[in-house]
Amino acid sequence: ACKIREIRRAQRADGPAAIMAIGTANPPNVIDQGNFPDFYFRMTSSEDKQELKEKLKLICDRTTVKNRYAHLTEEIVEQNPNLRNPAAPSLETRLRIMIEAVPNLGKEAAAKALKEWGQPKSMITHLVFCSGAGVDMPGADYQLVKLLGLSPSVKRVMLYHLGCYGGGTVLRVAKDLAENNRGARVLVVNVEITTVSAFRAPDEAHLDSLVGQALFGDGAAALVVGADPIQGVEKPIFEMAIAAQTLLPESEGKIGGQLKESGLAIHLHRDVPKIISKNIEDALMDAFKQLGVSDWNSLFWVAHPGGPAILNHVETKLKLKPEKLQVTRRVLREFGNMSSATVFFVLDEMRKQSATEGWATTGQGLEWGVLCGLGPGITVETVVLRSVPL
Ligand code: WCA
Repeated sequence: ACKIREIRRAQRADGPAAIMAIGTANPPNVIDQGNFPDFYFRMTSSEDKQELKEKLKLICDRTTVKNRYAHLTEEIVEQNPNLRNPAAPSLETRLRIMIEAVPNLGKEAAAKALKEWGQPKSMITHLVFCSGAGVDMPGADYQLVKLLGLSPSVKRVMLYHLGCYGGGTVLRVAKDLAENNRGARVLVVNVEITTVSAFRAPDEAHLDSLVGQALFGDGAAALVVGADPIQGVEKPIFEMAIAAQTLLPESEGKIGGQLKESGLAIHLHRDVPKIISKNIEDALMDAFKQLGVSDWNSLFWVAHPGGPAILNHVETKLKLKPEKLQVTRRVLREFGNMSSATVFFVLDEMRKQSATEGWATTGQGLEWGVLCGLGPGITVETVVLRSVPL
């Protein structure tokens, strides 16, 4: 009994898990939000549905999104017309496209993170891969090991179809791996190609699908996470103190997605912003009680920008100063909602902005911050971050 405790103690890291590098990538094809209604109604051969097109114009305008990136192109739809026909099966076509695209976009983001980290890739011990796209066996995690030339002994965790809260989930898993395995270096990769999985023709009966068409963009993010950084060699960007997950009360069925023969059908209930803002403070209090923090303006904020209505409701409810969600809103404007990858674009922008504006820490000069993921369930992931001095 004594021996096993010794082994256990020796396995554990001394310090907290830290994010040591961040890389992001997007497909080259840019969607200009102003042109999107024309593009989308032409692509789906729905020009006769003028009323729906007016509705999409209004929704596009309200999203506050300016640019998004898409793997899906006009050529792909031309070559695969079943993608625009809701009566035709298209799942196999979508899977074929995504099974190739997901690991490749993940590789681009991971290469940037590995370059910033600066250590040999043979030091990567674990891989946590999260994607809503491209189910395959062996999965995108396996493909990425091959593409990057990682060690065959890398221990992989593959998380499929979590949706928009997955940025928080991968951090929670990476934190536990890093803190419980001395010397572990975890490569975390999130890839979302929602334009291919969820592209479908407009339908009066499913206006929430139109909200999804207007809001979602494609992107990938990668991180290197580890504890006890090698002094003078590895540079932590953010440390992780606490990671929590919770299901919101009375939220069942309000956000979801079904993978059908006609592709991914995303459901977003109109009450989503209200339900989130009603319950967000309880989730925060739960995560921050150990630190005794209850002034939400004393934190730096890395929130998943589900949509502007969610941000507005949360801002009002928590009485946040407008600058608190400014980085989150900028990422929404420039990239759209990239599901689980989005929070890492916000995190990357947060440390870059903090450096260029001369703040004292990676978190806008503040010590403590919160990373908030939310999505299907409704599930909320809350990660308490500690910035580092710049
Ligand atoms: C609506 C709706 C609605 C407004 N339904 N019509 C899930 C599954 C997966 O597989 C992968 C991922 C996910 C989910 C990931 C997530 O990020 S979760 C969070 C998702 N985001 C939202 O739920 C969107 C939150 N909503 C908003 O940000 C805004 O409501 C919106 C940008 C959509 C509209 O802006 P607004 O509320 O300021 O403007 P309006 O004028 O109130 O709404 C414009 C029109 O859109 C209205 O139409 P109408 O005819 O009543 O004037 C709204 O009713 C309609 N609309 N939300 C169906 N959920």
